[in-house]
Amino acid sequence: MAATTPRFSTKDVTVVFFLGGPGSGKGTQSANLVKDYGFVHLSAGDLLRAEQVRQGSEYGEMIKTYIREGKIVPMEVTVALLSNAMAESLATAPPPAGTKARFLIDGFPRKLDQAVFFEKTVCVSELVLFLDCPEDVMEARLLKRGETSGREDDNAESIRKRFRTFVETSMPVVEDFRGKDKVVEVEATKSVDEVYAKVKEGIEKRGLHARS
Ligand code: UP5
Ligand code: MG
Repeated sequence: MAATTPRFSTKDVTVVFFLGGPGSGKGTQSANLVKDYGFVHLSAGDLLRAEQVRQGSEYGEMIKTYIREGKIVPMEVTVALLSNAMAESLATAPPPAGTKARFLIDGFPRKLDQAVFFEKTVCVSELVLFLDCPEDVMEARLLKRGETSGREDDNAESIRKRFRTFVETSMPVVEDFRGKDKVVEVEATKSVDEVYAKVKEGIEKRGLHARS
């Protein structure tokens, strides 16, 4: 059988996975990284929520149930959404000449087999940015956000399930990448600005520099 080649080469594209528990601040910090580092932000959760409500999607009900239960949607769905979003971004908003496109993949991979499958078929990652945050802090943030977010998983019961899935299924992904020395870890309990300062410090040390 022929070996699979990833759809995107690391010669053209830099992929950074952005991991951290529910409510650790991935989405919030992503906005800063987009602004300063020229990342294209792709949140797996946002892509799944958009697919869930897309007219004619065959996955709508399935995604809704998985998200409410804090379970991980079968990876074929998520990887296809991510891969297509990358292709679309490259086609419609290519990076400046002579630079590589940068993708910040937020909230993915959440399971070891997803990491392996993505790197084999889509693109090998450069780094993993990991926000470390205790559950009591994340819970308070999510319950507060739940007052206005309209997210079906921002309620006490779903939050508890999301935490369990994160510890049991997603932390092993972080540990695996840590073993490969790819993880930049940042404590995420302080203010948004203080966390961002540490994020910047961590990625700069790994050779990722700001773009104006
Ligand atoms: N906030 C942020 N930073 C703060 C700070 N430093 N100080 C004080 N407050 C701070 O932040 C959460 C809240 O905290 C906000 O109100 C913010 O203002 C405040 P946010 O930046 O939104 O945190 P984030 O880590 O992005 O939290 P999110 O809830 O999005 O994390 P999840 O990982 O749970 O959500 P996601 O959308 O990635 O996934 C949802 C579900 O989709 C999963 O549970 C799963 O069912 C499914 N999914 C898959 O199946 N597969 C995937 O690959 C991805 C998702
Ligand atoms: Mg998010």
